[in-house]
Amino acid sequence: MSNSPASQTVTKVSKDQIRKKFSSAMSNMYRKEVPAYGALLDLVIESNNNFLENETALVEHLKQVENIADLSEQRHGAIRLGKASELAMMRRIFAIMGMYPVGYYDLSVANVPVHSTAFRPIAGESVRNNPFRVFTSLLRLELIEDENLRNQAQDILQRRDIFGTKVREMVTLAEDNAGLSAEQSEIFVAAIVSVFRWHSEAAISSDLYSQLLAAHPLVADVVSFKGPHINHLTPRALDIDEVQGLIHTTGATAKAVIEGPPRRKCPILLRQTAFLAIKEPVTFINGEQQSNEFTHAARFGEIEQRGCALTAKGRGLYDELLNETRSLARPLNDGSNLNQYTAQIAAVFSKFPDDYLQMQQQQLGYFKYSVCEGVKESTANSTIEQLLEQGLVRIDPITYEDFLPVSAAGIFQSNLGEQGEQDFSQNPNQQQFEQDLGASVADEFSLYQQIESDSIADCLQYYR
Ligand code: OOG
Ligand code: NI
Repeated sequence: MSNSPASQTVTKVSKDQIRKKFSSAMSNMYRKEVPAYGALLDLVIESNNNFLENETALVEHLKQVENIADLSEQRHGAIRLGKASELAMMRRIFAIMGMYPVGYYDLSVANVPVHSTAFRPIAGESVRNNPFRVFTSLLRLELIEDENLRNQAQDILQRRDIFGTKVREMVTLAEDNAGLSAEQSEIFVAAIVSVFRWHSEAAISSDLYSQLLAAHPLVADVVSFKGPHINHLTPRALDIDEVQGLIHTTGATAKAVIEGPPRRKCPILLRQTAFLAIKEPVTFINGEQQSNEFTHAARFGEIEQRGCALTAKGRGLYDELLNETRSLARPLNDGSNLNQYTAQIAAVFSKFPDDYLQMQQQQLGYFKYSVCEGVKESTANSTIEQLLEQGLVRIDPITYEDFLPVSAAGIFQSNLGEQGEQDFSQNPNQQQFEQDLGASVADEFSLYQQIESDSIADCLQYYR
């Protein structure tokens, strides 16, 4: 390997490395923009370090599927886009970092006029290298009733260019050369991070801002600004309950309830909580400096705890139990029924086995199978079940890498405040979303199934 400039331009850095750089550059920017996020990150790191020292059984499982050293660097982020061409361009940008659209989420069910996907790495090895994901929503202006307002918003969005020439130049370069050199990737990452920065100058008048806010706060958040500011970043907490209880020490206000499944011995899917959005001053194009009543609240910090990915059967049971819980008690934003809700969800979820082996036997979760080192004896042609019974292979839960629509709705709602005057009814349109995206979204279940099947094939091969 030579270090001459010529060879550097031809040596490509991996997509995983570009994503890793991007994730940490985003985190650095967001720490500066929203200091409470930095404080939250410090809490998470300390709590995770304690967990890694003390929770030996769970850590043993984690070690089989994750890069333990990077756990506190793992995160997701979320952005909201205004038009189809932005979504299509974002798909090309994320592909350069090895992030591909997985899943379709219809948030109109929760009275939020967007639909979404998650851009994330897909191959097991890439996820392990760096799982950074971006929950990406596209505004659905067609759900806004007021025609005049809808047209004004559409005009503004049509005129805006959130990317600029540098981004387009770097994307074309990466696509034409099937990758980027180390030096090019630095320029690329800096240009993309800048797309997601905060703009304190709005692109519209305060008058129009007020009208958009009245229609729906999310519409105001997407349409008013020159760019799709990152609206939160989310580090991974291994003990979310502990960190939730400490959020107030950062000076921020925690969301009342943790979304998702209850606390369990064997965590499943995804649990999330957040601190409420900060109020940031905005200047409008009529030059009017914002007073307090016009500060914009959209950006917050979140934490997530990830557990075992569930099969369609397991997910069906999860959805059923969550619905049952919510028919008995709905978590209120002010926290006034927190104890009742926590007791309720724990009671209802006692029907979901809290044991990995039972989950495996009932085909509720996806597992990685691996050879138990040092034990070699086996009867030829054993099935994977026999190998497991004989203690020749072990199972470890495959981490859930995706999102949950009901939880996402809870996160949106706790940060948008008043919901505006309109009630959207459930209105999924995956076909339109994929047309706007310029690609279809991958099915999360088949991705986990593939990882599980590959691990079984490896074990069978070893004991053949
Ligand atoms: C996205 C909310 C969804 C999550 O973690 O479920 C999300 C948004 O507020 O734009 O990030
Ligand atoms: Ni989130």
